[in-house]
Amino acid sequence: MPMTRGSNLGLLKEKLVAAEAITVLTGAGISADSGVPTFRGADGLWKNVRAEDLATPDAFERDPRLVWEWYNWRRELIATKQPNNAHNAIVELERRCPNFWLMTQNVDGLHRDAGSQKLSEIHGNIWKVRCTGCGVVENNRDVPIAILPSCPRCGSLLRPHIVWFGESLSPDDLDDCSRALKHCDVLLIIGTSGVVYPAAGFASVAKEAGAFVAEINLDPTPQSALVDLSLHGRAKDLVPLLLEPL
Ligand code: BJW
Ligand code: ZN
Repeated sequence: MPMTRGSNLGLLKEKLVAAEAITVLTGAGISADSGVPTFRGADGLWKNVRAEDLATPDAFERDPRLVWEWYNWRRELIATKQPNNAHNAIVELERRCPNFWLMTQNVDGLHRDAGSQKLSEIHGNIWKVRCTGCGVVENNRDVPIAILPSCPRCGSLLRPHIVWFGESLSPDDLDDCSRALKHCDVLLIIGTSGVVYPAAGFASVAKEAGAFVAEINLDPTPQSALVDLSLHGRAKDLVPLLLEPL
């Protein structure tokens, strides 16, 4: 049964201190505190645009210019943002715990900017492009990127290196996540609405493997009934508290 704040913070701290293996799953809520819009909710990106018009392979095939214009807008916005205290606290958790893995659904790259190293960016990265012809993936931090961008090797159209709806996640990332979920003592879920699969199923995988599962979110989520503990508040306020002495 999920509980609310107060002594729960202390309980989660105890679990983290005792844990030999910690896995963290993050979503857009952690970057909301850096000023990056979330997807769902009142101010979310999907409020004014339909996901299937922009974040699907069909949308890109239909109108690559429209999709690239949307990504250019987001690149411009994200380029001005910095990691916040929650991103930084996760770097410190990684430093303290020998067996640590971060799985982020975020494509903004802020975890890497903060210094996280043991991580899977399971939905890709907005600062990478992939050739639709030869498949080569490259870093690209152009803001704005030239529309329509083409591959310097084969001339084919480049696309964002992002996992859209209906596309599979990388098998390597899925393997890393599966290992991290099955072998962690604590799974900490931060700032995700928990509705997009496969990440929406990660809490139950860890729970079935015997982990203590906690979530930090502004609001209850579909995962709240499943987790051992819920803390409600802003990630940038709550995550750093987890590092304070017991
Ligand atoms: C705060 C806060 C603060 C705010 N502090 N908290 C049925 C079952 C299983 C699968 C499917 C199914 N039907 C369809 C599918 C497949 C589909 C899916 O899951 N759809 C669901 C919507 C139902 N999944 C896929 O297609 C995935 N691929 C896949 O499954 O392959 C196999 C397969 C294919 C086809 C059919 C079946 C299987 C790929 C998913 C790729 C998702 N990509 C996106 C968009 C990328 C575009 C881009 O970014 O450029 O990734 S979707 C979008 O949602 C983005 C995010 O990473 C993802 C998750 O969102 P997130 O992070 O949770 O954000 P929000 O906005 O939803 O929530 C923010 C939360 O933060 C809220 O809870 C706030 O309260 C909180 N918050 N401020 C703390 N300060
Ligand atoms: Zn190419």
